[in-house]
Amino acid sequence: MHTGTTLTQFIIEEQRHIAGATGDFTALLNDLVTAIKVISNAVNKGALVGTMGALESQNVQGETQKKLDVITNDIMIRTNEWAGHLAGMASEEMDEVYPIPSRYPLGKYLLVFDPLDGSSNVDINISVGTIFSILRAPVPNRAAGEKDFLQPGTRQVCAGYALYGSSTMLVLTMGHGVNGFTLDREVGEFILTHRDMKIPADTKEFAINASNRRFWEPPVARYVEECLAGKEGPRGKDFNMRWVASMVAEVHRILTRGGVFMYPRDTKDPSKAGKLRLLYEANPMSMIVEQAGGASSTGYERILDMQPESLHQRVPVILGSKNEVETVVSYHRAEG
Ligand code: P6P
Repeated sequence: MHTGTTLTQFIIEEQRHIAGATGDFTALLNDLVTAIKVISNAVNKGALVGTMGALESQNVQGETQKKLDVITNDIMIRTNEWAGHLAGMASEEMDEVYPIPSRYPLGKYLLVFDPLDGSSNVDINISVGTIFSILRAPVPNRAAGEKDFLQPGTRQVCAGYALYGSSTMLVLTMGHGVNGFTLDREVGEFILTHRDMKIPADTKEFAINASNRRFWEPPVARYVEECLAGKEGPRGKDFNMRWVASMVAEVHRILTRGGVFMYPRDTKDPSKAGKLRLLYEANPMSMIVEQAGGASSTGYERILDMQPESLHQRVPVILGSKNEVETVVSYHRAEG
């Protein structure tokens, strides 16, 4: 029985379009996919293997770490550190850049990731995911420092996420559109199931954590109020609202049926520019969304154009259906 296009076949065929491709990138992706399969297995077993619950520790974000945050971070490190494709790794769960151990060769790429995004949902069995971004090391085969990771999102070679939901999916872009793959556990392969994903330019669905309403900037408050006003309001149509508290699930819904996702700057903690992190949440998701015909902005500038200033820098995020994001951005501009 034909299994459809496997991810391995898809990546190799994609590689043929890249002049001078050596197979390094394909091998790196292959290791990354292995880590995602192992994480999917760990997440899927849940309480059966005692991985639920929180640790005493906090990560660099000051967030309580779940057991699975640490377990999945270790899986990403152990599966990707040995093959000689990377000059370093960075993760939401590690304060500093992870240096490739001296017993392994160095490579020409950088891998930065959130190993288990939305992990606060693990104990209540709501979808979580892994978000990753691949950059070129400025100096190949030399140990990378923090500065090497501080590249604008437009320099990403590849961006993707795994979604551990009712099925495990991998959504990937290498700059030539967005494709989705579903894990066939019996075969152990990701199979191409969502070719050339596109986000509708218009939508009637928005996602925001409405409990932060009193902290929002005026343009965001204006946009949401107009959505809530529905047919009788200035938008002349009713809107639906969603909030899963798992960015991967929100972005996947938007890729599948459109929508706009907002985690704006708010005054809850004025010292923070937003909640989401630029390098391993906003940038990879912005590349995916733009490659699928959507848009992604802070409200004031295109996220992919931003010059990162630190490894765990936070940014406001407004992404999704192009026309809707442009409406929110226009309200920020009107504010002056
Ligand atoms: P809140 C998960 O912790 C996360 O980083 C994103 O995946 C998600 O969109 C957001 O934070 C949820 O934040 O404040 O609603 O818990």
